[in-house]
Amino acid sequence: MISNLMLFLFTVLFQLVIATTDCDPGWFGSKCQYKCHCVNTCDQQGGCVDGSSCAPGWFGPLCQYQDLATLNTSSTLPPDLTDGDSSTCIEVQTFTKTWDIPYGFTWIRIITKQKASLQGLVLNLKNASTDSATRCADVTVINVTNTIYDVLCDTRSVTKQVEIVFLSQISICSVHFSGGRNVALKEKTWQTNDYSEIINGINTTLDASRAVDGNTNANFTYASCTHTKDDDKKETWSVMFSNEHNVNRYILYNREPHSDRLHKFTLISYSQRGTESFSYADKDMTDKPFYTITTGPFPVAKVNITSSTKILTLCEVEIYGDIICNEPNYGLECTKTCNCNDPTETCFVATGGCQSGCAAGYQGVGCSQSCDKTHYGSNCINDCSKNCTNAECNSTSGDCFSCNPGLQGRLCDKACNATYYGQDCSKRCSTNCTDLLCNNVNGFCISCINGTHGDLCEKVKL
Ligand SMILES: [Ca+2]
Ligand SMILES: [Ca+2]
Repeated sequence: MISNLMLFLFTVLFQLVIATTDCDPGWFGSKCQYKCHCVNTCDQQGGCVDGSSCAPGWFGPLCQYQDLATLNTSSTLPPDLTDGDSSTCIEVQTFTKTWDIPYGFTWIRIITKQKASLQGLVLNLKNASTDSATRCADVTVINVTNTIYDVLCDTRSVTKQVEIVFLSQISICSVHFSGGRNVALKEKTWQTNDYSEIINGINTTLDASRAVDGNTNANFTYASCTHTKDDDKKETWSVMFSNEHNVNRYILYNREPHSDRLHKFTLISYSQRGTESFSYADKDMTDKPFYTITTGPFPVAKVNITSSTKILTLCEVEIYGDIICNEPNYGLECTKTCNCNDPTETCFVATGGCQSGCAAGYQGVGCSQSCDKTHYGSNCINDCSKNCTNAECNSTSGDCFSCNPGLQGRLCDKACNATYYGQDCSKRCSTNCTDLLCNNVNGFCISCINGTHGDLCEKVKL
């Protein structure tokens, strides 16, 4: 008996261990592949514990998007726009953001003080090579909530300056420029061969995965750098994505010392079809702690980095962009379904937001929240008819579930047919009513047949 109980308890405990994936602190996700960027810790789903906000430099869904508002900047925006505080705002009609190096620009998040219309805003992008500003021809504005707006520009070029012009003065509280999310973390990697060494008393194989472990430390003794064998030929390191991604930035973290070994490396990206989508050949012979390579966003499924020397060491490779979903899906792994009012619209991959608004019956971030019982339609902006019982209706069509007494029809906007009354017009007038006619709400007879009286002609005259 006792042994059976022990076995039962052991089985329950075992199943609990299987059911919950315990990630190392600072990581989350089904494969613990996402790094936490909350001010406090993350829960297992990546939400910030205790409602804390994203750490400085990060924003967007699960704080996974790097914010370029304060990165590599030669012009600073007004502090109220970058302080991460949605209660400090300024009145502006236009502002400009300039970077020291160009970026493959994709989207901006703008947080306003109150509900506003951002439709008609203009984005002028200054091209890195020509220095001339070009108006973004394909701007999409998505209302995430009443005060959060995502502004997308479909461009393949790199940009050193973005100017935003609103139709009129507007109170803006925060601006985030998306640098994408690091899509290389914990992805599948490969290198020509692995060098091993005893580090801190432990025989350590410096395999390819150490360049996507989330640790950029250049110190070789932290065992977070890759290292190939010294065997007289060029060496290659690769990362292979489980999905194709639109990539616009690569950051290679070098080791120290021996950082000269990365001189004149080459980087080649391939699409899912195996065609070359981007290539870069380094020509610089100065030692650098890290290399930043920016491009317009291009589809990438695999990246090769090849050394010009006999040893290839990479302490980290960060690759920024976002996933490409083949279906009308969105989310970190394309597992969430778009829910747009226009069924032909593919929602924004980062948030699920739709330019056409949410499908009837839905509202909120990612159009994933159902309407409450008294609202219906796209973004739940319509009130159910007051003629519906408790003013409750179908969230898609607005049809009442039932009607207040005396009314009938889908929207309860028609009086009962003659001789009927009550809720949903479901009751017949009394047979003692003259011509079977009664008040459509309470059923009181208009008049009584001979010999009867009372509201419902229910009493017989003696
Ligand atoms: Ca602010
Ligand atoms: Ca590393």
